[in-house]
Amino acid sequence: MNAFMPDGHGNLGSTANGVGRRTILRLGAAGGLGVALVAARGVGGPLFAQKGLLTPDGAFAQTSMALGDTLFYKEAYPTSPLILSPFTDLLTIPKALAPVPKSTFSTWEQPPGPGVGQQNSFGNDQHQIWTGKIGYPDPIVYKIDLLLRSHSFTTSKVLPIDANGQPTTSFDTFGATYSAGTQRYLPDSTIYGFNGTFPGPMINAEYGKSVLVRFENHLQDNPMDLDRQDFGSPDWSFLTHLHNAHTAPESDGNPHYSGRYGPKASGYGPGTFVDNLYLNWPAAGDDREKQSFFWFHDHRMNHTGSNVYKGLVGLYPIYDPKKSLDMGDETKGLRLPGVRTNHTDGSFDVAYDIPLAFADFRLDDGVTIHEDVHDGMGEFLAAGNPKTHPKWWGKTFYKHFPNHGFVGDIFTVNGTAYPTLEVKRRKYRFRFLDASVSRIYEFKLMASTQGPKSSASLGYIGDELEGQYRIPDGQQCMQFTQIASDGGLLPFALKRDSFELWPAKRREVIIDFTRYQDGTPTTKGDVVYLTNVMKMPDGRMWTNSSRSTPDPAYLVPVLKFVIGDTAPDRSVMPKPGQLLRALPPLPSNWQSMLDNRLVFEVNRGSVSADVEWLINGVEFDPQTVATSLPNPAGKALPASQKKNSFNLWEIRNGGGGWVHPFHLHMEEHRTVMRSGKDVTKLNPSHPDDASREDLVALDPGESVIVYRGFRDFTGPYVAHCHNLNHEDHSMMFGWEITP
Ligand SMILES: [Cu+2]
Repeated sequence: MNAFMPDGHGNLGSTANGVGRRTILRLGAAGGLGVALVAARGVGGPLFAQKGLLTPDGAFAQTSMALGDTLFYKEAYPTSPLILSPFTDLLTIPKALAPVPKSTFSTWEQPPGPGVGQQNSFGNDQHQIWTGKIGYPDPIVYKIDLLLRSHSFTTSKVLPIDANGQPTTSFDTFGATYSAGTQRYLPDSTIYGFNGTFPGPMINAEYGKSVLVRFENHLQDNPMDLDRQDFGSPDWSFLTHLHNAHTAPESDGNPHYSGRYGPKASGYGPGTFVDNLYLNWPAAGDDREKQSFFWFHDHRMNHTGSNVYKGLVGLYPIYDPKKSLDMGDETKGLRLPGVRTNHTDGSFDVAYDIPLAFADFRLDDGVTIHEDVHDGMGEFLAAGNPKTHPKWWGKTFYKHFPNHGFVGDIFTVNGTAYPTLEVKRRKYRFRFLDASVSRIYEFKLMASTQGPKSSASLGYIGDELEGQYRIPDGQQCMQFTQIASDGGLLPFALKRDSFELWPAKRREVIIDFTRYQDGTPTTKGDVVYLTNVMKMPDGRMWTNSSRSTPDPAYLVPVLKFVIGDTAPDRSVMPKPGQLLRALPPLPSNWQSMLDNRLVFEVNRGSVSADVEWLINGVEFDPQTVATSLPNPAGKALPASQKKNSFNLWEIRNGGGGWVHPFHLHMEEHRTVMRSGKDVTKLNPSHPDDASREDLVALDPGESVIVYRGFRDFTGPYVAHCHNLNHEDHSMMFGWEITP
């Protein structure tokens, strides 16, 4: 193992010789100067000036960042081969994972349970709150193994193309070269998968019934003799976070905890396991804190992006059986779409209620060098940098970008590129999740007479090829009825022409496939495209979206709905103003808490020295609790909260024209101010601010103040940017709850 391997032996941020990862990143940046640099595009300075986002000081920062981006950060990406027959593969609809019977798990060598030493394979930890303490029965037990497997994104033939959209040569594992114009099938990509699939399993959960998942690491085994390529946690360790459940720190999968307790490392290594206990209990037992759609994903320090991109994503819808409010049965409670089937093993599936996990990928073209801007010292051994890898042609390509982030040019839903779903003529509930590393989407429902045309055939080149297809004659034909955001059911349903989906965010909508928005009935065989209208050429931010400089030509179909037969539908569309779930109370004197808020500013390291991201000017240290910037009361307080307290936290965007999806673990928050304005009523730019969320959509130059609780558990947690490249490069801080 390379002496500079980051955390290669489970250490945190430092290696045996004392050279830290951050130091390597800095050295690597210098070493990467000659690497695959391409001209930076205009970085939007005038745009932000127009929007009034630049202060006199900010203008200088913007210029210097632009200069830095040109010199250091912008790297070449491969262009993925063109998928020739999009919308022929069917959308994968996940089935609920079956639990492990008690007769089986009670015979495990180290069975799960509430005792001392029963929380992980190290025998050094214990569940902080077992189910009995909150009056719940013993948890339902699941087992999920982390497995090295392969995955296919499409069964379609592909045409290898270059950045100009022109046919180009391609390669294979055996060293053969194929001339330009040769159509190929893609090789499978190597993944790290929960139970070996991408996306991983779906657990259908219910409030009142706790779940314990044993996550067991088998990534050391390679039964299919797969090439692991050059990304994914180099020591094959993992850390699973159920985003954003109300969970004790030992089960939360956060590196602030794991660095100090449990594995005392960045993650759980091969051969180890951890029992994550998900109580399915709302904060303080308050029904108003109930949520509806979680996902679980890797959170291994420094390699979260590469592990998630390599496949470590799972789904976790959570239903509320209380008064049958939202239990997956459209004849009861709110009567949201869903027809539930209970299985004898205790699990259940809900028809017409479908999760949609979006992820963008880039496939190797065999001619793009793998050297990373910070891989000047061989951090990623398998890359053998500076080098190209024709043998990996057509497989997932990744770089550990410390800068903008990573955006793909192929869009997938539930693991399939450009899938099709045949829907019945009735209402559906869709649970949208952005499982991408950096990409933000904005979705619309569109009709197109001509159908999709490849962007290459339309003459687009470079970044304009992202998404591969367009519907040039696309017209919005339906609306969404949004019923939930990250924090579960909204107080009231919202009609939306489009909505943004930022990394890690969830948005749930009802779509009525019986009629178009003008009232015309649909007919069998009609086609509706779920269309991405946000252009995002890198992880900085979008260049075009409905909120700022829309590009009417950027209409990228992502999922094709084909209208089928009529089917019974006993669900009911929420009426305007109908209460879905009441918001938890916001104290009327919340403004009086402003002076004592905690303040966290996310910013770039300096161009000349660091290439990473910082919070309050410092790097993430898993061993320590961060310190707030001085607040209006003049205090720079530690990020430490008493159990069962509430506070206002400000997340401030340090500038440079970036957006940051900023995520706070453990409880939902409510946004109360954006850039000094009270937004507790309604903010047209962020209509679902009027809900509970776990992720702050931080626009350029914005400061956002959130109100949230710190209830029920004690110990270390984190908050971080969910642009995973930013997170992996220090845009994270530790905080804690004290007794
Ligand atoms: Cu960020």
